[in-house]
Amino acid sequence: MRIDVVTIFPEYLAPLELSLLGKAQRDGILQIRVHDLREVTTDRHRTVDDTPYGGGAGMVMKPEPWAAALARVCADGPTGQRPVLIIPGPGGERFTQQLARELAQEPWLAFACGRYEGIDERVYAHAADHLRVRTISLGDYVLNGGEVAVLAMVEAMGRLLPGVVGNAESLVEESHEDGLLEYPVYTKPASWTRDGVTREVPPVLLSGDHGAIARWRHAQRLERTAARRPDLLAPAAAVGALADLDAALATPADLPELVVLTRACWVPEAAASGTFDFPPFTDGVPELTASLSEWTTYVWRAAGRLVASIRVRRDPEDDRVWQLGRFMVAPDLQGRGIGQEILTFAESLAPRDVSTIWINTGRVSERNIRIYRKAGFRLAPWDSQVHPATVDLIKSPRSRADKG
Ligand code: 6GU
Repeated sequence: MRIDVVTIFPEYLAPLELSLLGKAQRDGILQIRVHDLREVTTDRHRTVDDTPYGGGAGMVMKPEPWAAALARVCADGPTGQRPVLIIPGPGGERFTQQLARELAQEPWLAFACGRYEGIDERVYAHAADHLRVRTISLGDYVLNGGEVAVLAMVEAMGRLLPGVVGNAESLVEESHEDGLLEYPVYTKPASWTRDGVTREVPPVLLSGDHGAIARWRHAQRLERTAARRPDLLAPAAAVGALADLDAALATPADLPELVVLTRACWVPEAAASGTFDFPPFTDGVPELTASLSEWTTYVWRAAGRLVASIRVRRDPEDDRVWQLGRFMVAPDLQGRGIGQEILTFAESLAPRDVSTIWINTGRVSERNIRIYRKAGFRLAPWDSQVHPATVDLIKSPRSRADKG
């Protein structure tokens, strides 16, 4: 595999000469070339940056040196071949073991290390005219430039190249290769004392029973993953409460998913009432789009998936009434208390001058009525104006005297 790195700090990449990657280079498995971006500048000061149009902090990397440097890198390769260009940055797609495996298949990668506030956006468009371009981030934090990210990415990919890591098994057994964290490891002595405390190696590891050791190690991996990285297990298992979800005001981009979730959540109502002819089933994206200006709609996501929603507004006919509507939690996440938290949240949005909180549900929707009763609602002593097959439930706003 060939790797080109363009940077204004070539010295930053020196560690690539060390250890396994250094050996891989000497063995001819990996060819890494590091280029100084300033070499392609033509002015006396070797300028690579300038102030941002539109104002703002810091400096932006100029387009021309980048275009020249990338052209030079490409011209220096086998005829007809082009590298995949990777631009590291906190705004990119997430670098994962899966992406490392994918990129390790490429014969040629080029990295463009940005510094300062970033690279002129036109460089991305220009590069995409000639190359496959990926913008890749290590995670949700900010580094000063792409160099450290290149070290991390090249190491993660380089060790996947055949012949770089001696023992092929040690690749397979690794954390993240199969989606679980690694089991704990121990070496001699079996009994170790320090600061007056003696710590033993788990006896199963000394038992010589390979089946028992494999089972213990697998159980340790599951336990660790659940404790430290529950997001790696089934996403639904990671959702315990509303605090695990990301709340947001609904936007038009949410509406196709909201249509799907609404249908799924209203199936029990349809089954109980014997009809699909009511708005949660008949509303499509156009109706929900219109509703965005009549209601304030919230959505909650877990691992990117839209899993809950509610909408709220003042009753247009009676502004002392706070209406809650289209209250839903994805069927597989019901029964975890998420709904009660959403109701509390929606009530807390009621303006101070509101005298009644109102919600409506199917007359035969026993589960919903039970949930609303638990949240302090009672059946209203009137026939619902929404539809004869529905009931209104009401409650007084929570006392705010104690809310400071
Ligand atoms: Cl790839 N670059 C920079 N500058 N900051 C980062 C990053 C990359 N990944 C996380 N933070």
